Amino acid sequence: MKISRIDHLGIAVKSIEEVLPFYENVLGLKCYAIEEVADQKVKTAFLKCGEVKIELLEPTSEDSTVAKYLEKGGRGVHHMAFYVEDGVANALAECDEKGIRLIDQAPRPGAEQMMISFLHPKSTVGVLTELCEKA
Ligand code: CMX
Repeated sequence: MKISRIDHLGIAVKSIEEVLPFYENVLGLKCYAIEEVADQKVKTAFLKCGEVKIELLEPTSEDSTVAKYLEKGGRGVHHMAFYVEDGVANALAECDEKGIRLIDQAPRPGAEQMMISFLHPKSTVGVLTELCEKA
């Protein structure tokens, strides 16, 4: 697969509203989009930091994977997303062939008109890994 960059870092938060002042007023970053991703049961807020984006993730339902993560004491960086130039489906096939545990068998819609897929942290050295491409 051809990865060109880190697209974004996902940060799990209980409330976007509560943490935005830190990112905007202290770090001086600007939130340019807030979007709900129904499929993933999260509300997202995006800030740009150079080429890389920060995605704040707030669960919209108790059975959201992010709610579960926070409930278990997880904080801060939740996942890292890589932009795949030659297609997420292609990258998934390659990961599968190399014995990596796939969470998604096929790309699904994410925020910012991206197609996304996750690889399980148990086979990615502990970091929940997202692969993404523009839809
Ligand atoms: N990063 C690293 N490890 C994680 C993790 C994370 N974000 N979330 C869970 N884990 C670990 C757990 O600590 C656990 O480890 P141990 O067995 O050593 O305790 C292991 O993974 C399995 O955890 P689990 O609680 O049994 O599994 P969950 O039901 O919590 O599911 C996961 C974990 C990764 C499969 C699930 O969160 C998932 O499917 N994630 C992909 C989708 C997603 O995260 N969507 C939200 C973002 C959407 C967006 O960006 O738009």
